[in-house]
Amino acid sequence: MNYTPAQTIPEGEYQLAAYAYGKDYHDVMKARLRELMAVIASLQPRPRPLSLREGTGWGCFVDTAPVLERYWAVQAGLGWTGRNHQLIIPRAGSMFFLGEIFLPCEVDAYDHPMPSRCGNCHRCLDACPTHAIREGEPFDAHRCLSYQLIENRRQLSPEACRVMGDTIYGCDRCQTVCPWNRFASPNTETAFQPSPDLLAMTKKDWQRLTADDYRRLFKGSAVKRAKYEGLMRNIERHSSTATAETRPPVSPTPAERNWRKSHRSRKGFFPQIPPPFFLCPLVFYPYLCSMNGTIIGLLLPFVGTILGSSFVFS
Ligand code: B12
Ligand code: SF4
Ligand code: SF4
Repeated sequence: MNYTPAQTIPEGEYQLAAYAYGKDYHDVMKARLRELMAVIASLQPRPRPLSLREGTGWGCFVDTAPVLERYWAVQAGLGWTGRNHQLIIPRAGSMFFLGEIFLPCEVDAYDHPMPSRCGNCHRCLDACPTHAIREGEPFDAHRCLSYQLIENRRQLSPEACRVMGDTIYGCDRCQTVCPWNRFASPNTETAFQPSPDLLAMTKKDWQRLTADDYRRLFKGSAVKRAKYEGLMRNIERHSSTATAETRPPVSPTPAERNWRKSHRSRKGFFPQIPPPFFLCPLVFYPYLCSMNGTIIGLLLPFVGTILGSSFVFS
């Protein structure tokens, strides 16, 4: 399920990873998978399964079982694992939750894995503030801000304190810089939209957040994973290092800023191709057709498209 945000928390305020803006994806997506599973079961030739409960060979999971979700998504031909270690879907990006349905039977057709389309790009490696992702090396989960700010129940690592910037829950930097996310459309799932209360939070509000406020603000949200104490630890660490000389420039990076801008008003695919290149074939096509016959005229739309794409990936 797509979780590319339609609205983002204002710049300058504390940031949460986009996946945690709305309701907990485990609940939302599992409910959808159950519906789909029931449809698939109803299409089964008799005898149909008596129930879809555990032990029948049927099951659906969203990060809720020891299943290599990215691996299976690649095997299923959905996309490839990017250098940012996220599953990237062509023309849709990486801001997708993964889930799976287990069936007790074979299906009639299977897709093929897709080769990587990262090419020579290394933006995510450059953007990662902790070097948790490095070319040719296994993912260093302990260094990752996502681990530090969500899963780590102890003190934040000194490195995380230094580079967290305004981020207080999760991290999206290796995704927001990824050119494939420029193709992403904002999600339209009501449950994934941030509440007006969350969007209105200022740094002062966060610093004064009580356990009751926290429960109200994050009812049914994935942010509950960090617990009130974890979130407040992150906020306090941020505040106490806010004046430290060692603090590097805070997020967002220019690439993140572009991404945020383009996701505030994104309507569809075409606005992503810059107008000059997009208009190129339209303006010159009739002109060149009349001057040079059809060959250049026929080639021009392709040239326009290639120029447009190279801009998108530049
Ligand atoms: C543990 C975990 C984490 C850990 C460790 C992450 C990691 N990269 O290993 C932490 C807490 C740091 C984390 C962070 C995040 N996570 Co996480 N995480 C998981 C979880 C629960 C298990 C992953 C795991 O360790 N599996 C075990 C290892 C052995 O398998 P694997 O990592 O999938 O790798 C296999 C293949 O994919 C392949 N592979 C792995 N990496 C690479 C890289 C290349 C270049 C290639 C070719 C192959 C390859 O090799 C492996 C063996 O087959 C999964 C859910 C799940 N059940 O899969 C979610 C999951 C991977 N996380 C997810 C998300 C959204 C995030 C965050 C973006 C959240 C955030 N904004 O803060 C970050 C992103 C960090 C990052 N750059 O990866 C999504 C990813 C969706 C997607 N489009 O890919 C998942 C699938 C949850 C879900 N159901 O949607 N996560
Ligand atoms: S989530 Fe942040 S810290 Fe983790 S790998 Fe991506 S950029 Fe690096
Ligand atoms: S930023 Fe570049 S290298 Fe990283 S995942 Fe995206 S396309 Fe691949």
